[in-house]
Amino acid sequence: MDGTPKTEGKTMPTRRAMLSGAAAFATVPALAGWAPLDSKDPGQHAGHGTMSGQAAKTSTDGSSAAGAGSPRTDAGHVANHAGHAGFAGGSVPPDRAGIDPTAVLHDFDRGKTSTLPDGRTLREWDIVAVDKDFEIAPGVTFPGWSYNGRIPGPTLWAQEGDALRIHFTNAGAHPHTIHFHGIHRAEMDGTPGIGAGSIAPGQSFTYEFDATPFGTHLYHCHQSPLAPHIAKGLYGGFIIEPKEGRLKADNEMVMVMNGYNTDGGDDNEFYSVNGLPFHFMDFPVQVKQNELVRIHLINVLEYDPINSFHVHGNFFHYYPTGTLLTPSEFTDTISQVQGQRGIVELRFPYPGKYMFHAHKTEFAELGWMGFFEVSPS
Ligand SMILES: [Cu+2]
Repeated sequence: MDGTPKTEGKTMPTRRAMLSGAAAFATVPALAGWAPLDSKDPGQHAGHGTMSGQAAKTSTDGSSAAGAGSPRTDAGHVANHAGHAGFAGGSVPPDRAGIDPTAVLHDFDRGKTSTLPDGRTLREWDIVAVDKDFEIAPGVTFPGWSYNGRIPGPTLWAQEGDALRIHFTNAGAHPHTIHFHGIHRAEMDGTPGIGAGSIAPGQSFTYEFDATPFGTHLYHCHQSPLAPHIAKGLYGGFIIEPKEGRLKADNEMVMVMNGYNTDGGDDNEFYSVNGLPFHFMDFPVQVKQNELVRIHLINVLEYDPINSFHVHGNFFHYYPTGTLLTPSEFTDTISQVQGQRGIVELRFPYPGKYMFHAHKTEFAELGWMGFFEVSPS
């Protein structure tokens, strides 16, 4: 899947063509194994169109692939279902995908800790860049570049003022770096040509700096060409808690908004939060009524200029970058550009299922949507 798939005599269709109706049928064969509409039973694709999240599960394992190359003329009909057209099989089971967005939610990696002579806490992590395939949608293998074999990479957690050491080894086939957002010396910036710069395949380097300022940050590869080096999967959350702490959340989680460019073009064919399109439609985020939910929300989306987060049936407090202890906004929708992040805090007053998704409909229809499932307290 690396590079542009070939479809005899056809121009490689774009994501936008996929979403716009009849053109979807030129698209599908190009993504090997990616099942389009089942021409025999288009009704079953209403699932994500109506946002029930259920109907999509009714067809599995490419059983609808027979229709992939069939010419269709019923463009209007197709357009009604185009959004979720590719997901005849719903989301990929996490063990098959190699990505488990639910596990990522609460997986804060505090590193290996020890105490320095000056009494400060030293946190150390080992991070290895590895090339690894992930099945991000039924039958769609994405040749990822990853930190520690996961997309997104581990969420690193530190306390403000800690000394940090990140032992980086590049076991991939391309040069990579780790560029951390935060305040540090130039030679620790993970930028090619400065300090250790690019870390060649087989080489290692230790990034060393202090945890400041507090907030919700991120790290990512900074090798050129930058967009693919990020979008192939080399990114993760980097959370620095304030020394004085925050109000204790009952349910604290990380959501990394990303996308996948599977055809080598200039846009994404899939979108997700925590790495797997539609995952949280099939596995809703579990929360309890009235508990304080804190979401570290991070946007690493490449190829599209902006991403957004919207929640149904509720409003939230938003702390941009998490660098202040008072929220700047009380809203139900926020937008983030590349590298932007912040803290979302909310309580659900009523039990039930509530959608969350990119308010950009196109992104939602291509995977960036899910549910909170609120159980009575
Ligand atoms: Cu890289």
